[in-house]
Amino acid sequence: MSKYFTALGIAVVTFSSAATLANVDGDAFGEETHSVSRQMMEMDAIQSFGRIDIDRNGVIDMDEFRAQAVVYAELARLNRKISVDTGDTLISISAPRGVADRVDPTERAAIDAIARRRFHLETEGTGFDRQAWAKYRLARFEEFDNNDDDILSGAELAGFYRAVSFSTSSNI
Ligand SMILES: [Ca+2]
Ligand SMILES: [Ca+2]
Repeated sequence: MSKYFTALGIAVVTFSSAATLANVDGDAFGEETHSVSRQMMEMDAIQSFGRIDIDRNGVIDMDEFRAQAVVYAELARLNRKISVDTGDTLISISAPRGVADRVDPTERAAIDAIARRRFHLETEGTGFDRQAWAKYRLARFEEFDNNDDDILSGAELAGFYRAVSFSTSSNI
């Protein structure tokens, strides 16, 4: 079994703990928010690093990066929510219209191909350390912050959601 599938398997178990908790506690994703600040996204990047760096060697390698791309997309669709972990509190963004319920096998292959390409473009194959990961996540935030006010809201937040769940062609 390749390291990617191992990473994917562990990532699914790790990420889906929120989905499992949601059956017991409706607040497992955190209170719904309609705006996310740059600072919240930076905190979330810091918090998420440990979950994505599955072998805990301090670097998100290609297999871990591919696994998180697929798992985030799957969960964003299945749960209809994305949690943002600010360290102190958990808040959630709800799915905008047009986000499918599932990732089909063809899409999964496309997400994987995009993730591989992006990994090489962003890191030249060396991987993300904590600092590089936060920088990457903030760059993605800025991509959708069209009015540059350091807050994602309305259509910006919907665009961000569609990108994370790979529900838009702009990822390709
Ligand atoms: Ca690692
Ligand atoms: Ca904005």
